Amino acid sequence: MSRSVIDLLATEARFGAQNYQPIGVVLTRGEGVWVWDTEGNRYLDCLSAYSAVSQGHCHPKILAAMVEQAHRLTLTSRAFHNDQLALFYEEIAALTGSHKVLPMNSGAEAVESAIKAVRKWGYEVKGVPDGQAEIIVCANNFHGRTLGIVGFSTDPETHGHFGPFAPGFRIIAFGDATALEAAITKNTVAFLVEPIQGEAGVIIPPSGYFTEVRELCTANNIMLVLDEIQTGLGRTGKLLAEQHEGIEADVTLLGKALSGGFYPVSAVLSNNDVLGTLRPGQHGSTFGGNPLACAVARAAMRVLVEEGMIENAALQGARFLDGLKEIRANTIREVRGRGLMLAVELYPEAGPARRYCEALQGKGILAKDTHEHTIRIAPPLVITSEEVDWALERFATTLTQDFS
Ligand code: IF1
Repeated sequence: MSRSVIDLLATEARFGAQNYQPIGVVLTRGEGVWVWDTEGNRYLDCLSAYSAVSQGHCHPKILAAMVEQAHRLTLTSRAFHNDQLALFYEEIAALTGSHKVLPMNSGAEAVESAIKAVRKWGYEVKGVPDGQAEIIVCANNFHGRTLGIVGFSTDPETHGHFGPFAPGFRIIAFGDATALEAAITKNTVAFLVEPIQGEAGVIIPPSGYFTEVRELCTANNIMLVLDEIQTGLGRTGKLLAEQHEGIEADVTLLGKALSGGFYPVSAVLSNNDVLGTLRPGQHGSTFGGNPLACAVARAAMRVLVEEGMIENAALQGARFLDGLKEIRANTIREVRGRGLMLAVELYPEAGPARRYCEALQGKGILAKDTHEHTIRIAPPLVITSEEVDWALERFATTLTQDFS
């Protein structure tokens, strides 16, 4: 007998830290782009767990790989080898054109690991004096919630009252290559940046920005670290968002959809000697590179490619973006997007975006607001044209609704 929704919510409120304010829906099942609540209502998931469920909810082939491996071997620690890690390395390196891989678990762990590795590279290869490495980051960044990462966040909600923070970070405007050039010193070891700023509201930089960034990093012997934890693995209509810019990062970070939402799996990828600076005993993780994570990630990458999800993201993303742009509503300030990473920014006088997300819920769509006035739209990459059109009808009626 399932517990009532009221009872579940009361229990969550009683025991849980209140670090989220979820929309009032209690989900119990997911399949493809659809999720169901405990009352049997069906919703089109336009968040995909922040792009971790890009392959669709409960993808049967990833599930089968997980179950098969879970029956055999789940965790050995890296004190011993296992028969999945080498295969994971080979397949993720081939897929992304990388030379070295560091397997971790959460996205934040991949970011923290990359920060450690580029600093170590700075001291031991570039010759930066010990303890003086500088990393340049962008305003309105989002790279995770660990203390090291929130220390260079510009969002008071993200860093407020969590100090003191580690030094060694310079913050510049996103999308401005002149600002990057001005921030470079002889101690700069890396530029850490999202190809498209997700949490900031799907902020796409001016065309040509990353070409200039790539040239500046190369000219100054600085590692370009692209955080593709949200933009990567097909979300923007290409395997990696960097491909829209025609550049290659020195270090690429993946997470979220690397497991299709089944398990925390992340990775630091580098196509040079950055990861070569890590020696035995200098970095690690209990679960990093475990056989279950590797088996799940291998299946998640396989279905992403074999089922044409990346190409579908480009096709359906263009359809979704065009459809959103056709909506005539005086509430809409701007529609932005690349592939199936989309956002509708509302005018402040239209009221909080959360109100529109609650109205969308009533029409069978789950979407998330960000920074008060923007609705993010990121359905699983398996969405069909019919489902995009179904969603667009509901976005149109909701965005033209007068809530005042
Ligand atoms: C929350 C945001 C999204 C990320 C990028 C690293 C990480 C994330 C570009 C860290 C994680 C998640 C975290 C989650 C909500 C969600 C989020 F709203 F917080 F900012 F997606 F935009 N780099 N993003 O987007 O990965 O450690 O979480 O595995 O913290 O509320 P993680």
